[in-house]
Formats: sequence, structure tokens, C-alpha cells
Amino acid sequence: MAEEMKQDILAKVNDPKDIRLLSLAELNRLAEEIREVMIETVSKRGGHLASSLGTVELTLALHYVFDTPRDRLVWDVGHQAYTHKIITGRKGSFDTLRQRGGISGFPKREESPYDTFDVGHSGTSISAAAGMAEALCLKGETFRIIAIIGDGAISAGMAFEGLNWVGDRKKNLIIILNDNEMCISPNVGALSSYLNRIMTGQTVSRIRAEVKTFLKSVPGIGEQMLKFSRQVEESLKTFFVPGAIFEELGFTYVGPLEGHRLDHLIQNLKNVRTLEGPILVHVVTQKGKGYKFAEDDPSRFHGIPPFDIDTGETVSAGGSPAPPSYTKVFGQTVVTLAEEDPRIVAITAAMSEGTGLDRFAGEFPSRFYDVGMAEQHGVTFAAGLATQGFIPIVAIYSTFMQRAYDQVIHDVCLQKLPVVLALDRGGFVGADGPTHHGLFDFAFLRTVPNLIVMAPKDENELQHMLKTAAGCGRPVSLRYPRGTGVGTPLDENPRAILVGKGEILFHPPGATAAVVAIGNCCHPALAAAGMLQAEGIPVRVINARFVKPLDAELLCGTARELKRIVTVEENALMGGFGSAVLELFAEKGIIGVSVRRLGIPDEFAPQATQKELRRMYGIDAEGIAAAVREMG
Ligand SMILES: Cc1ncc(C[n+]2csc(CCOP(=O)(O)OP(=O)(O)O)c2C)c(N)n1
Repeated sequence: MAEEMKQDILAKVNDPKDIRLLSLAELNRLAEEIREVMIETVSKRGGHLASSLGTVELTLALHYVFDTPRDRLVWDVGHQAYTHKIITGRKGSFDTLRQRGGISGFPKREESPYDTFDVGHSGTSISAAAGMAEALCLKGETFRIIAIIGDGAISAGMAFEGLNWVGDRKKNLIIILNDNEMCISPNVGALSSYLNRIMTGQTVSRIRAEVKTFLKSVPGIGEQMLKFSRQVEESLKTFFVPGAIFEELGFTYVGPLEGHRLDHLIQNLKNVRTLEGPILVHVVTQKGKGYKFAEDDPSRFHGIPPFDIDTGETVSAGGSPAPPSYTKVFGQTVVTLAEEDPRIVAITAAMSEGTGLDRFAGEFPSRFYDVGMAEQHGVTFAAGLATQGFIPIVAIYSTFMQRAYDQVIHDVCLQKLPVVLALDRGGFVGADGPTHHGLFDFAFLRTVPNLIVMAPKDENELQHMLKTAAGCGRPVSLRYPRGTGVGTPLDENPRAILVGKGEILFHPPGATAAVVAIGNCCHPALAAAGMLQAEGIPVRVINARFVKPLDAELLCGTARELKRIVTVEENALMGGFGSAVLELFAEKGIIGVSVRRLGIPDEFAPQATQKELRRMYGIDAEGIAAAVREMG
């Protein structure tokens, strides 16, 4: 495919100024060329293809009409901004998308003056744009601010808070609602149904117009019928005006616009540019537009690993079949547990496939809830269910659980409600980078009273821990990593383990140090011990299992005996697992023990593969072994 492509127009575009010189025909051709580049690059690098394919014309029209970078485009989530990247000076580096040292998959201020706000989590664009609008007034400047938000992201609580504010402040601010009726899966919620009715309403008015023309053409009775149809139309209008909800909130509503027609978009955006006050422009797009496989299955192409362009199939690494992913084992186990216990219900915040809950959704549709991109609501909703005797399992990626911190504290833990917080993507996520790494949950959750914090060493322990969590009658956080398991065979039935008890994984005679690991760091710790054993350095390896409650007896006993401890975690060091161990030792008056903590220092880890990051931060087998050697 690469050889066939010739991007003549794109070759001339280095900056949005260049596209403002193009004719409509050239702009349409440019859209095609951009799609080719996007498909080609994402097929090699992986990425958020479907969303970015859906915004090609919209992005071109925005840069064409507005004076960027003076006018500010504020993207929500930012996964749909590949066209924006390509035409704002990053065409040449687009091939490094999501790679270590390469350009980010999301807008990033340090990357370009065209990127006005760092993003990755949803629902921030309206508030950020509102802040810019206030600043503009304070500074007496006159540029335009345009927030671009999807129909999924606008369902986030924060987006509603922003709308509420903007509609009231009456400052100049344009919100583009990019409506493709999809989140990752089909969108849910009352607002989504409302938007859908607007579109259906449009179809109705078009049909009505056609009927009118027809009636006029009927001699005699036609006029009479037309009169009647006008009356019906009037009553329909009061019943349904497109965008009325936004008008009531203080916005001028414009739309729905056809999001893949550049002429239509450009003309309407030029008009919008002249309007004052808060404006909401409703643009209808198609997720995956222009690439058949993505149009047919936009969910799969939302975030896709490398794939074959001709077949749309993801490229497998080959060799022997990989062990199941943690996500898959989690999804299977929830189903197993739910079969035994009718109190178990499951909740996702718009990520049923990503969290593996799609299987549960299929088996127990009435006990499954997709609350939309609304983590805060999801957690408190779970707390409500728990007050009525249910056992909610809320599956949210570690990074997105940050959104629901107060809900965890105030609504779940304060009331000791038995809610299971299943934190997928704990640790490094890889190419999505710093906005998405799950590196803080041990630290921010272990300080919350009543909460048990655990992490399994492998996929088999994950199923046992999930059984433990669902059965213990307490709030629990259970975090596990992105990616495949380590290949440990799965026991047939999940069984509960003892809360607060760790295990010794390797107990060589004559050990002079212990590596105390948590979660997915246990297997690298074992590998390190194997390497050290071969060098004549016997090291004990402990799987702590719990960040809280810690196994005080095991850990303090080991420290007193061996005097040298290395802790390992895929989490921020500050306040994390190693800190918990140090606090325990201080509390128990353990002295004369040297402790070395391995984990992530006080910085945001960059984008790179998980393997590269583990190497970089010294928490892979080599890094752990080196730390033990250095202790002497
Ligand atoms: C707080 C938060 N929760 C979940 C996600 C994961 N996520 C990324 S994009 C997306 C769907 C976005 O839907 P929409 O806003 O409609 O944009 P589209 O991809 O359809 O263009 C989700 C759930 C996120 N980025 N941030």
C-alpha cells in the first residue's frame, strides 16, 4: 500500500496556513491523503484510528476557518486529533506516533504551539476552554476558543459542570459536539438519546418538506391538506426544537451539521465565527469513516494494535499461543462468581470490552451496568447498590479511578460498603503514556480507612483474589496489569485466600536478603533471585499480596532475620507499597535493617513499551538483581 500512495497535496501542507490556500477540491483530496497516512501509520504503530478517521473533515474545516494557533482548539480526550497533528507540523514525525521518544497519541503542549492543553482523560475540554475564555477577557485579547468534545465525553460529570458554567458566564466560547453516536461501544444515557432524537427530528423535517412539496402539487384537496399539515407542524415544533436543551442552558445551538462535507462545514463555521456568546455546534460524523473495516467495527478500531491494512486483522506475534490476558481472566471469573452468587452485579464506565465485562454483559444483562464515561457516578452508583445488599464489582482502569477518589472515600469506604474496585491497567500501560499509566493507585488508595488493597502475582492469583474480594464483605481495591498473564495454569475453581497474608515464593538456604514484591513484580523478582542464585547470592522472595493490610508478621520477621530488604512495585514510590513497608518497620521499632525501594520516582513516566519502561525504572529482573547486588 505504501508504494501506491502519493500524497501530492499533503506534501505541500506543513502548516494550517497552507490549507487556507487550497480549493475545495484540493481540500477533499487532502482529506483522503490524510486518511491514507493515518491508516498506514496506525497499522504499524497501533493507536486510536476510528475516532481520528471520523474527524478528518471537521479538523480541516476548523483550521481552515479559524486563525490557529492564535485561535485555540481545545480537544477533549485528544484521541481524535491525528489530523490536527499531521497538519500542524508533525507530518514528518507522525511515524513515531506513540513510540518511545516519539510524538504522543494525544495533544501535548510541549509538542506544539497548536496543542493548547494536555489531554487523555475525558471531559476536560469545556472547563479548560472556559478558563482560557476568562483569561482572554482579563487580558483584553480577542482570539476565539473552540472546544471539541465527543458525544461520549460530554456525558462526563465534568463536562456538565463546564456547560453549566459556560452557559451562565456568557463569554465567547464555541463548543463543537462531535456526535458519532459512539463512545467506544454504542453510546448510552439520556443525553445520547436526546442527540439521537435531534437527528431523527431532522430526518422528520426533511420528509415533511418533501410531503409538502408533493401536497402542493395535488390540485384541489392538496391545499386543504397542506393547511392541516402546517397546524401539525406548529404543535410538533413546540414539542421538539433541535438543541433546545442547549438553548435553555444559554447556548446558541447550530446544527446538526454534516461532518464529512467540507463545503457545508466551512460555510457554517464561517457564520459561527461571527456570533457572540456561548455557541454549541452539533456536528454529525461517522466513526471509522473512510476505512471499511473501521466503519464496520468502530469499537475494535477505537484503540487498535498493529493490523494488516488489507484484512483489518490485528497482527499476532506468532509462535505459541499467548497466555490469556489479565482482563480476560477477570471477565471469566466475574461470570463464574456471578453464577454462584446472585448478589454480584458489574459496572463499567464505557469500557465493557476494555475491562472484559462484555462477557458478563452477555450472560447477565440485567445485572450489568454501563454508566457511560462517568467514573464518579459509577462508584457512587455501586455504593447505592451495595446499601441494598448487592456486591458490585466496578471495573475501571487505574488511571480513570483517579476521577472517583472522593466517591471511593466518602461513598464507599466511610460506610464500609462491600464494593469491589477492579483496577485494570495498574502499572505501565505503554504507548498511551503518562496520561494513562496506572502508577498512583497503591498510594492514593492505601490511605483510605476500611479499604483492603491487593494485587495478584499472576492471572491464577487474580481469580482467587477476586473471589476473596467479592466474599469478604468489605471495600476492596484489586489491581492488575495490562497485557497477558505470565502463563500460570488456571485452577479450576477460584478460592478465597486469607486477607492480610503474604507468601514466600522462594526460600533458599542461607539467604542474606529478601525481595518483597507486590503484584506483577513478583515474577521478575523470582527471575532475579534465579539469576542471583546462579551467582552464589541466595535471596528470599516474598509475594506481599496485600498493600493493606500488610502481613506484619511475615515482613517484620523477615526484616529482623535478614536485615536487608528490597521492595518492588510498579507504582509511584512516594506513598506506595515500599513506603507502607517502611512505615510498618518504623511503627514496629525495627532497627538496623537496610531497605531499598524499587518503583517509580517522583516524575511522570513517559510513553514507551511496558518492557522498555520496566527496564528504564529498574523493576525488571535485571534491575532487581542489580539492586540486591548493590546492597552488598
Ligand atoms: C475519564 C476517562 N474515562 C474513560 C476514558 C477512555 N475513553 C477514551 S475515548 C473513550 C470514548 C470517547 O467517546 P467520544 O467522546 O464519543 O469520542 P469518539 O471516540 O466517539 O470520537 C473512552 C471511554 C477516558 N479517556 N477518560
